[in-house]
Amino acid sequence: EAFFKPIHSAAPPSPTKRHTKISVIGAGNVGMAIAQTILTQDLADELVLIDAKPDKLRGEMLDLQHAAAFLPRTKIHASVDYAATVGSDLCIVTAGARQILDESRLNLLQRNVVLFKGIIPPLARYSPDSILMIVSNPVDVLTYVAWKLSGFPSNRVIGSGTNLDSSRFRFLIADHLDANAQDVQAYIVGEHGDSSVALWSSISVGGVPILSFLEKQQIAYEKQTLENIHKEVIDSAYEVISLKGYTSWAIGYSVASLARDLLRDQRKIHPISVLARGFYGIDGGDVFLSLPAQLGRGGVLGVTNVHLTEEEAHRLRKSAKTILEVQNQLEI
Ligand code: 6V0
Repeated sequence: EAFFKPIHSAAPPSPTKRHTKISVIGAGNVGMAIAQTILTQDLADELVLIDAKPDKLRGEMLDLQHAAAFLPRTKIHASVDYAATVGSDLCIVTAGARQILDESRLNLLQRNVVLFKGIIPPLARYSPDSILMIVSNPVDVLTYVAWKLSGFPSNRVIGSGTNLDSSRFRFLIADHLDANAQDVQAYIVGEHGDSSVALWSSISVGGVPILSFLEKQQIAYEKQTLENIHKEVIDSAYEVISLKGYTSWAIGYSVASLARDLLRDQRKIHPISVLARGFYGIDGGDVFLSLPAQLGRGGVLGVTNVHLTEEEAHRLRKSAKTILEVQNQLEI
């Protein structure tokens, strides 16, 4: 006998209620932080974890499933087989090779390209309408690689990019002013990493543009403080990694916020890695780097037309050139 006696008059499920499925590839520190944030924020009906190590994968799945009594209901699966990802709305790729002692960044990248050849084509085949979000580093080049390997239109291939750098920036500005980071509007664009570009001219706190405020008050030294804050952002990933071995919580929240705004069609603007050719005078090839982009259910809806100073635009194009130089050395 069935545990629940059916109520025959119950209405069938509403056809307008969508079932949301998210797959996370790579159940390491970053993948699991993303998975747990997705669960606590009730972003998916179904969550699939994929990794190459079956024991670790099953352990992580069970550990999350055991929290079911405290969480919104989400069906959690885990598999080494990509068939489990079928029909995903969003595929988040965090799988990556670990850097070997004395290995060059280019060599590490080439090894990740080999991994991506085994990851991206099956994801694209099982979920041809999904949005692909790349988190593995170097994120900008790997987003380009994923775009090439998937054959998807560029609006459905996104790199988490400088969304994280920007939230670090907002935190540090807020901390400096003793304000709430959510009131700070500040973007870091360009490459996720050393050549990232802070858009000083568009920083505002509670709607007040910071630079012109400081200039009016002639607080020249404060500009130096802001430069130092950007330097601190660049150094912060290295600092966290040197202290705890990896970064996880902030990237988990950062990616979950992208997932929410994409899947719930929030039309919010995030600095994320997009195909940037043609924007802000970027030319010379197909390059992915972060620009403030509007996100919705279809993926990237557009790129915001922020006013850049000549220096900012110059730095952005330099960032694009740095990425293209690496890209041109790759075998895909
Ligand atoms: P990790 O803890 O080593 O996890 C990587 C996981 O990938 C492991 O569980 C591996 O078993 C798995 N894996 C390896 N190869 C495959 C494969 N072929 N198929 C499936 N799974 C595989 O690393 P961690 O989680 O700390 O970092 C993951 C990646 O995210 C790295 O490339 C980081 O550099 C990158 N990050 C990117 C950030 C960003 O802002 N874009 C931020 C933080 C980390």
